[in-house]
Amino acid sequence: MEVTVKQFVKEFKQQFQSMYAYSYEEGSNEQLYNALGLLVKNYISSYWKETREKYIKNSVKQVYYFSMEFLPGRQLRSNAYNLGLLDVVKEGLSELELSFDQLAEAEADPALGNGGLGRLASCFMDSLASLGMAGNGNGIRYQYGLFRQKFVDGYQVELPENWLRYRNVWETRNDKSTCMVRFGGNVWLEENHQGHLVPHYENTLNVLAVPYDTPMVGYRNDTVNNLRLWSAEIPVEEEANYHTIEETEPIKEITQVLYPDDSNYEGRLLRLKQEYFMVSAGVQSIIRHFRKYNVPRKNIPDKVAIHINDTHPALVVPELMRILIDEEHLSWEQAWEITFKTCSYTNHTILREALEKWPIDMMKELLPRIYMIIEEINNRFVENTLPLYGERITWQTAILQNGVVNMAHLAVIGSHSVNGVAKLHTDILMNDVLKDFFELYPERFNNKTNGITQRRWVHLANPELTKLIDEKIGENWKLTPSELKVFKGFEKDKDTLNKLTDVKLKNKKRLADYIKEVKGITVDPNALFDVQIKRLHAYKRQHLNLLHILHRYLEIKADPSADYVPRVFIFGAKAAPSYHYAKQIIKVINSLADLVNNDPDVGDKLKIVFFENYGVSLAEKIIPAADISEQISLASMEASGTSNMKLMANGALTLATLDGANIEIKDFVGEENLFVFGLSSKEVYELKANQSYQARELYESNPKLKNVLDALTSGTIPNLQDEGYALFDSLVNFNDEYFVLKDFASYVEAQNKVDDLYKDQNEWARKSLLNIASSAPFSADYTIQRYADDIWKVRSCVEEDEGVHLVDE
Ligand code: 6GP
Repeated sequence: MEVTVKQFVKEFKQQFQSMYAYSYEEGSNEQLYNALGLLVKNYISSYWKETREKYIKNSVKQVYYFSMEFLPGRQLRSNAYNLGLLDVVKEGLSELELSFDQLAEAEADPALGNGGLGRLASCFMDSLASLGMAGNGNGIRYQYGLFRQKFVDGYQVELPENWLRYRNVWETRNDKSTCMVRFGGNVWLEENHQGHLVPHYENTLNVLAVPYDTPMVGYRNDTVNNLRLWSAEIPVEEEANYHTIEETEPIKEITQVLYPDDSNYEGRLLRLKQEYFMVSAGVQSIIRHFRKYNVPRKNIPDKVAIHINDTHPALVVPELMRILIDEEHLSWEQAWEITFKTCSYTNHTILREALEKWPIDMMKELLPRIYMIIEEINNRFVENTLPLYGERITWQTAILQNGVVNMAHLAVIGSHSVNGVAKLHTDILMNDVLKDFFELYPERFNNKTNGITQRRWVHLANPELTKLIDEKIGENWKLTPSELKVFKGFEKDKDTLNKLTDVKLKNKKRLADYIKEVKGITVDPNALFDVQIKRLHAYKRQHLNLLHILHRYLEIKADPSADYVPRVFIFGAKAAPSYHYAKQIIKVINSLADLVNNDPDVGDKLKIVFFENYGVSLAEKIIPAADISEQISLASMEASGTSNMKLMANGALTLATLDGANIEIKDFVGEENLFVFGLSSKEVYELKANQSYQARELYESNPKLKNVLDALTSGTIPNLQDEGYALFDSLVNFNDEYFVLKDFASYVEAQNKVDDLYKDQNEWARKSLLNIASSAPFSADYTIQRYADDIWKVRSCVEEDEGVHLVDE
């Protein structure tokens, strides 16, 4: 968009003054940021309106991405950038002697998600808009995001994340589009005078769902899509029925906090309420919007695609059925045909404890009408399946099983497409986790390997690298990511390699300063920066990383002249508040950090930095400075991973097990350009099947490993209570569920190879360059193009010469 610096400066001053009634010179960073954000939002608003009108005018098919989590990160920089205004804004502010970077830091980072699934949803929003596709997000406006993590004496402490404290300039409360969502009460069906069975409700809890809309700005293509987040309120006409604050709690709590877990769903009536609230409001508003299109209801699947992001929104299936039958008066068969063709489902994890199951009694009481519909879906499924496939498969795949509603089964049965998020993961779904369904419906299964948006994770997070790439291959890669492969041509070019090393060093210096500022630890920017950033979970094996660091520490202590390349081990990870073992791992890493960072024998050879409160904004600081990307989950367990893609795109070399998307990373960049170690997924399956694994034998037979494990309990690591014992027990006495000890030797060997390569800076830079140049296939633009072609059947609505265009991969 065209705005001159002069015009911007004038409008910014006016904006500030109209909001605060004094001059911008007196403003705090928060105030200045608010004014700037609102001004940018003003610039966005006309495109937002036009995009919406264009979709309606042309009856464009719309995608609705239903997700309980979104992790958009800060939006000021990215919105200004996608609009093409970032340079003007920066220049204008500097004329006013204000620093854009400083103001941008004043924005709250909305932590409305736990990890990978939520961040993926936001990368997808960015790509949908950037490809000019009609894609909407649908989620919850949690008043408190994922907890703010602090370390107290090395222990994780959780504080509330009040991200809305200073207002949220990006959202627009949309009172015109509210919906009513009903819970509980009694429901019965009665025939009306036209012979339709219609439900009657009494004593329900009625909740008003209020949408807050946030613009999702496409990259230089005038497209602005919508992210709609719902907030729960008391219906105005019922306010008089509420006499005390306590009485209002059951409503307010629905959108108060994000459920702080990505693997474990226990004790959870409120969570089920949240899920239905978001689903019901979302589906109601879709159907309302669909009416604007003036096409028959049977054509809903031609105009609407609803995507179920993991099982959390799987109630979309019975809710859409409810609306079509109870409110639109379609027959069951017509409604089912529409529902099934409209919905599609992605699975994001194979962790058994994350496969949602709700007690039937709970579902019946909270959502009586929805439960009736689920029961009917199940009955019809059983009736159809039993004669064709027999008892075993039918009962294994039923939705209602042993007193619970199996949400994955509901999602698969109600969707025309089921996908995993990396090749290996999809294979595991087909051959193991959803094997019986694969027999019933092979045509529904497909793979969609995850992706990331280069705009946020490279162009904006790493401007120096972006500049270098532009300088060497031109700017086409920004609109056509596949062009990045041209950068490979520079792998032997001294000048490029030197500059690449310089860029990395600058990024590391910046991170080193930040480490000093927030952690008080001095690290050498020339040391190797080794990064593991992701949720803390035993399957992701931060404790394998820990054991290796401890091993190094003991070797250095035994021989202070040992030839180790100086390394900074960087962690960022939150543990679910109820996940005791994960919290113990955090404590042990923090205590080890205290030991190592203050030991004069160690000096710069080893430093450990565990950042507090890992999230999108911190990731943007860490990733450009990484040399090594730790992707060390037990093979078969990590569905895809996405930090692996972000780190690769920023030139880090991956140290990986053959798990999730690591396998595809290896295939694209070539095995010689990353470090692979550990069991393969096939070997893991075999070991589990023949139950031959004896962790204790490894402990007893490998003296180095024994040494390391004993150090967990010997008092070597200061200031531990029982955490060292807990780790030791899980690994040695409880047979090491995630095969940490089994992979230890090959991990250490791989880590030694990392050191060796780092000594040859030129060769390191060459491999780093090849990683960057091979990262384009992991652009979320391609991932979204594949969802659009294969699952949603939607196309770009912008001209071919506008915005991102995907020629090939
Ligand atoms: C995560 C997976 O663990 C990760 O491997 C994947 O990259 C990411 O989803 C995006 O697909 N899963 C979750 O965050 C989750 O909550 C229910 O799964």
